[in-house]
Order: sequence, then structure tokens, then C-alpha cells
Amino acid sequence: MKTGIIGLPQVGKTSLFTILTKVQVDAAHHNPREAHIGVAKVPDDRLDRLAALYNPRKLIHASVEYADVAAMSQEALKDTAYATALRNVDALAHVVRAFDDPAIPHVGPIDPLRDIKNVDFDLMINDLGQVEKRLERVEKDLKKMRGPELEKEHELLLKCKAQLEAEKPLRELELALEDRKRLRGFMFLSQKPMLYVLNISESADLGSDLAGAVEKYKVSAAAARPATGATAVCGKVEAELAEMDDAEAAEFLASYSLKESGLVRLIRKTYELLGLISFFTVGEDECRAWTVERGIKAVHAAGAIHSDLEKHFIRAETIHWDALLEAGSEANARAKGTLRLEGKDYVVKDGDVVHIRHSG
Ligand SMILES: Nc1nc2c(ncn2[C@@H]2O[C@H](COP(=O)(O)OP(=O)(O)OP(=O)(O)O)[C@@H](O)[C@H]2O)c(=O)[nH]1
Ligand SMILES: [Mg+2]
Repeated sequence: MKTGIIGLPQVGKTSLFTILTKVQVDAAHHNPREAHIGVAKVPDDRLDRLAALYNPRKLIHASVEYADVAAMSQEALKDTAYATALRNVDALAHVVRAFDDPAIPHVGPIDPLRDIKNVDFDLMINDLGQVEKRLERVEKDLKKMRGPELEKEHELLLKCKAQLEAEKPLRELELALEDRKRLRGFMFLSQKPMLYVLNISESADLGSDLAGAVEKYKVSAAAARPATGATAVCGKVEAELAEMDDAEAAEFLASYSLKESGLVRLIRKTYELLGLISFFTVGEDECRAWTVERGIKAVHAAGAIHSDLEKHFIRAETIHWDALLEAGSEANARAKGTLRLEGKDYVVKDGDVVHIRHSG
């Protein structure tokens, strides 16, 4: 699962990418049409607290992948390499300029909602081009020979076309599973989940400025649409934070009356938007977060750990992370009856601690 960091020129995409993934970008020696790829650790206080209980030799957090792509424009989207890099991501994080800085040019006055609409529009135009190209082909083929599958595709493409012409992104189209499969190969840009990331100015009251930014810049309505979210960061402060050790960072955050870095929220939001959850495995050897899709059944979650565990699955010993902390140990939890034995079809919850019993 990969999230593409997109946005207009000079809004802070690469800065954010670097802070998130610690991957240094050498702009001078890089083809701007290619994406940089990096991995960010998903901060998880629940896992940290479990680790404090087990004191494991290894502690492994979940991770999410980010891709930093060149600035968005109609022109850039015409470039096949650029469009392909974008199509290959699973979600988009659109970094929107909301910070003041006369030294960094921007297209006109600072207006996040305008930028959001413009970039969304460019994505939809690109999809519309794809749809029209395919429609032309399908209509030609239909003239030669009618077939039920082709007719269904035709109908679906017309639906997409109408949606895009109404300036609505494809992610808002309600589709049956079959139709979603039919569209999969197109990797439409406006169908991907979208997170708007407001990059705001540094201020003395950054805590409440971050909390209020989505509202202040009138992005709440846009963010409330299906498969869409919004959050705010302050790139400048995050860059300073990235240079500090944990104790310094905590003090620095407190001085801005912040509980956590904006980046932590950004990563968590990305995770949510991608429909991902974490479950944990714990022990003295290793405490680890595993990433799975929301709604996954225990037997398939076991497969995320190892395919043998899925094949030879018997039961999943399960307890929610906070119940385990409260009990103090698995033995206590078993005695209290809070450690449950779940079968194959149990739907794993975010924050479950799972131990797979298997016959392998
Ligand atoms: N004041 C201020 N400047 C920032 C912030 N974030 C980035 N910048 C500056 O803006 C400039 C562009 O930052 P980048 O991170 O390269 O932006 P980008 O979106 O990757 O730019 P392109 O890839 O060229 O489109 C740099 O000079 C940064 O130092 C911020 O939060 N506040
Ligand atoms: Mg950049």
C-alpha cells in the first residue's frame, strides 16, 4: 500500500516526504518525473505500552509507504511516466499551501480550497481522457460484435463519464463489486482515497491553529465527502522536530501546547483512509504490529504473519490490547476469562493482540 504525495509546486511535498520517511532527496540528480519512494513507521502508543510489558528483544512497528512525485499540473499529467507513477499509488495525500512566506512563490494569494479544487479538477480531467479513449475503442468493437461483457463495460464507462463531466470524482461513485473490478485496471486518479494536508504557518499557538485549520480554510465540507479526509501540519516545525531526540521533541511539542506531532496524525489518517488496521503479536522475543485490511477474518490475518499459519489455522487466542495491559499478563487474562479463543471467521479488530494456534 502506497500513498502518493501530490500538490502544486513548492508547497512542501518533498520536505514532508523527507521528514516522514527520512529519505533524503537529491533534487540535482533526480529525474523529476520519477517518484521517490520511502517508508514511514506508524507510531503506535498501544504497541509501545505492550512492549513495556514484555520488554522484547525486537519491537516492530507497522509502516506505510509514501511516494514523492513532482508538482501537479495539467502539463505534468500528460507525461506518461508521471501519470503512471501516480496511478500506481493506492491513496493520495495532497499537500496544500496554507503557510505565509513571501520568499516562496505561489500561484496567486494563499487559498487552500481553490488549490484543492484545481488539483481535484486536474485529476478528474485526466480520468475523463482515459474514459473517453476507452469508450471510443469499446464503441468501435461493439459495432463489430456485441457481447454482454463489452456492453456492461460500455454502460459503466458512460456512468463514469457522466460523473466526471459533473465534476465529481470517481471515488464518490457507488459501484457493485463487479463494476469495481472492471475499473481496477484503469487505476483512475480521482478514484483513489484522498487526504488533504494543509501545510500551515508556524505560530505561538500552533496546537489550536492545527486543530482549527481544516475549519478555518473551509476544507471541512470537502473532507467530509466519501473516502476523503483532511489534516494539518506545520512543515517548518516538523522539520525542526525531526532533528531532535525524543526528550527534546516532547519538550518542544509541549512549548507549542501540542500533544503529538502533526506528522503522527498524518500517518494515522493515511492508515485509516487506506482502510487498514493493526493487530499485534507479543512475546519476549518480539512485539510487532501487523497491517491488515479492516474486516479481515482471523484465518486470513494469520496469513499476514505466515502462509503456514493460515493453512494450519486452528484458533486465534485473542484479547484487546488494553484488556491485556489491565490483566498484566496473558496468564492473568486467561484466568479472568478476558483471553478468548476465536475461530476462523472471527473479524479481527484494530488493537487486538492475537496468538495463532496451529497444527503446522
Ligand atoms: N515557510 C515555510 N516554507 C516551507 C514549508 N515547507 C516547505 N517550505 C519551503 O518551500 C520550498 C519548497 O519546499 P519543497 O518541500 O521542496 O516543496 P515541493 O512541494 O516538494 O516543491 P516542488 O517539488 O518543486 O514542487 C523550500 O524552500 C522549503 O524550505 C513550510 O512549512 N513553511
Ligand atoms: Mg518536491
